[in-house]
Amino acid sequence: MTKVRDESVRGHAAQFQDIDEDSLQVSEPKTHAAGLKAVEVSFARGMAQGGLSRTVRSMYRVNQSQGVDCPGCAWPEPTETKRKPVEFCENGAKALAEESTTRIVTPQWWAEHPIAELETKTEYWLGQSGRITHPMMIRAGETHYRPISWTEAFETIGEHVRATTPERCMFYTSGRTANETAFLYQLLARSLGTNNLPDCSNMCHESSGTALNPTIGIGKGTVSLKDIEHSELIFVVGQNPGTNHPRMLGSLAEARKNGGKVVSVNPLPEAGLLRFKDPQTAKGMLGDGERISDEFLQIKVGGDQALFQALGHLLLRKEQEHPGSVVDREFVESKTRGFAEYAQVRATLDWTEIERATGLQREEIEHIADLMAASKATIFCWALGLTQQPHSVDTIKEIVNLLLLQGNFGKPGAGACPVRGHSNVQGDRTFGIWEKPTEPFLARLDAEFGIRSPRAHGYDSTHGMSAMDAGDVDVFVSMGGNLAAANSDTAVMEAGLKRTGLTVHISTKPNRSHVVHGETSIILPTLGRSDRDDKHPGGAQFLSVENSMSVVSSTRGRLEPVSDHLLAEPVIIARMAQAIFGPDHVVDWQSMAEDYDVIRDHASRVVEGTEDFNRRIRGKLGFVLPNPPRDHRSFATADGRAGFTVRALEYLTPPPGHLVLQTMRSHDQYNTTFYGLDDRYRGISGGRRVILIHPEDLAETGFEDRALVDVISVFQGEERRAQRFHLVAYPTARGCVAAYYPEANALTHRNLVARESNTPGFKAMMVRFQAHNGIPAEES
Ligand SMILES: Nc1nc2c(c(=O)[nH]1)N[C@H]1C(S)=C(S)[C@@H](COP(=O)(O)OP(=O)(O)OC[C@H]3O[C@@H](n4cnc5c(=O)[nH]c(N)nc54)[C@H](O)[C@@H]3O)O[C@H]1N2
Ligand SMILES: Nc1nc2c(c(=O)[nH]1)N[C@H]1C(S)=C(S)[C@@H](COP(=O)(O)OP(=O)(O)OC[C@H]3O[C@@H](n4cnc5c(=O)[nH]c(N)nc54)[C@H](O)[C@@H]3O)O[C@H]1N2
Ligand SMILES: [Mo]
Repeated sequence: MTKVRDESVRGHAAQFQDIDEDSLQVSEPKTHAAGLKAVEVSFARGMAQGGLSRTVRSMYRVNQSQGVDCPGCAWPEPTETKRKPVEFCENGAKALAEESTTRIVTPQWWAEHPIAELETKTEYWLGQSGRITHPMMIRAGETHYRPISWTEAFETIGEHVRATTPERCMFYTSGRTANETAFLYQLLARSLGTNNLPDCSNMCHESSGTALNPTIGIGKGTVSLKDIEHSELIFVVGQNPGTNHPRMLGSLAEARKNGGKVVSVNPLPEAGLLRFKDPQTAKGMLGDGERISDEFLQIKVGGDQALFQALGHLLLRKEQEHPGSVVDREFVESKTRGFAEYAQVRATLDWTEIERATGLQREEIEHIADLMAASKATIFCWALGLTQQPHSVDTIKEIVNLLLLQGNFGKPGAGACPVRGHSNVQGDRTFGIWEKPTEPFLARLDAEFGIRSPRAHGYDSTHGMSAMDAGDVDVFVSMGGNLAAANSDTAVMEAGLKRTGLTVHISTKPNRSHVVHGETSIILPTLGRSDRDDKHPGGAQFLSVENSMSVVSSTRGRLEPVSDHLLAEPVIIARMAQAIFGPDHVVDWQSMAEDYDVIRDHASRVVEGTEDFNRRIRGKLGFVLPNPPRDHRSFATADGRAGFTVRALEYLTPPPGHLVLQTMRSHDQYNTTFYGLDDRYRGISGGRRVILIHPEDLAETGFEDRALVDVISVFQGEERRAQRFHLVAYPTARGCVAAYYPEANALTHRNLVARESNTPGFKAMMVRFQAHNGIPAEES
């Protein structure tokens, strides 16, 4: 018998009931992104969250030098001369409106809502309740969170940490965390004696870093914004920039204006990949807008590796026919290893299998190979469509092969561009948030502070979840984020949180992770990016972030905090450390909490490339971190060469009667935070529990459009079930269905991960459907 793990930990299935069932509306998907509607929506949301003046004030400073870095995404800001007075984007504005809301969650709010009730509330309802104003605590047996003083909160944390061993403590980070905060946080974990530092990157772009580090010697992208704007050919693979990186559309439009071509690869015809109406220009708002993609390849989910192998094969064939016309021989010989084997393996290709894996026609792929052969400067951009499948790391290594063939590193308009998610997820890693730190980093950290960091690797987010589920974690601290909803295997994750002795959440707003809490749970309310941080002896402080292109810049909030009881994140960490280590600790936490320059001074001696941090961060645009492939075509691998790699073809093959499920974001959410229920570009509104399915696949299932079904996923003989989804006919690739994250996370088995990177297989689930039995989840 197969083991079934139902999502209905108490309350979970009921969670989404109130927002769906009857209100779902479906209309034709849009064929362009942004435009006037985008401006309208963002101002309406700003008004709803607390009046126009706060929104406008924060928006006006967004992404300006000396302003606040947008908490929306990690796409870089244009250079000073090109910045518009308002670096506008609808979803950036929504992110700011959410944070600068004047709705508040006070002790009275918690008194009115027992945990038993909060467990049945939607993530949407929780988030829309507002900003948390006071530190709160709940202990086993209690029914409500109750207010506590900061001192009591820190003392309780100190007691719990001292009562256990370091390897039973875990420190999670979400990627909004600033550089200085991240540096302090990892210092706390390592001073204690653990590398248990999972972060959201584990669930996000970990596969990219894992593929890039050994092949090109750096786990980051190698292009600048200028490269994008002057590239001849840009691939946008597995990415929905119209929603998730809207300002990227401006850069792509600019590239096309300069004569570049854009090729999009996606199972969904995302509006932002088709046309764009620039809301920053009057011209852009009218008319049909600009075309974004010159070519659109509607690939099957998980088929990208096959596409890249075929492109490599075709480029090599062209080179054979016209030697010297395609392959950059000099680059390949002087800078790389493994070419001969690659060329030999790629010399043959099984086209039947390529077509089966990709769902594309041979001619389509040949046409793209022609474009590549003609391009002297090619960039590959990608995001989560490539990182969340079992074979993700290998797929990304095939991108590296293609870039290496034509010498597309360290020259203008060329390179690798993994487009990061959270606005500072890249900086967090640079500043030490990693469960697998390098020895040089630890050695410098130890020398700087006189501590002895542990060398054993710690938990990532997946291993951390299993450790919690097994009862191996006593203290879980969460710097932002919402692991209960964001991680895979919801039932296991939630059970793990409940089994943990103490859970601590440093948060701005209530979320699911506060509700499915440990035996004791503490919520520490903190300042957001846009809030003023001025309660320091030396006056107002600022922080810094690193964008997707390795530019470090400052961020400074200006808004009046919604409560006098909020503390800044660095202050919270320092006080937590003082409570854990006592007053005589070797690290001077107090001076770092008082003056963030002191943190930066320390970091400048530990984090490579941040020398003279305090001076350089005060420059108008910050500074750029060293990037050997981009800066001087050099590769910091073991032998100093970039590596071609080979492998047998892999793609996703669902068992009979199953389809491949990918999960994605709607246009109206930020990860587990929902702004609203309007996925405008895809034409889905009023509900989120939907499965987008190709009309012919729908016909084969025997269900009608809009049928209410339960979804069953299978993995290694185990099943997961999630209830009450509407099937919606949609122009997705054949055999590939799509649902929203986080509703579908209950279906992702925790062992379904990308090899090597351990990133959950959020875009690789095998599912089938059953008529919903009509019995409410709690009773079934
Ligand atoms: N407004 C807003 N902005 C955000 C976020 C947000 O939630 N809201 N989240 C932020 C974060 S943390 C991140 S990581 C990024 C995420 O940015 P994206 O990676 O754009 O996020 P997803 O919504 O997961 O979209 C994945 C895209 O990949 C496609 N796809 C799925 N499977 C495959 C495949 O096998 N092959 C190919 N070629 N394509 C595939 C999907 O159809 C979809 O278009 O955005 C960041 N920015
Ligand atoms: N099925 C599926 N699952 C996924 C994904 C997917 O594509 N599909 N994507 C994965 C990805 S890419 C990511 S990055 C993760 C995201 O995982 P997380 O980063 O853990 O989740 P978020 O929803 O971004 O976190 C939102 C919470 O952060 C808190 N917060 C917001 N701003 C601040 C702040 O300034 N300071 C502090 N301290 N707290 C703040 C708020 O309380 C809010 O509720 O989810 C992953 N999960
Ligand atoms: Mo992410």
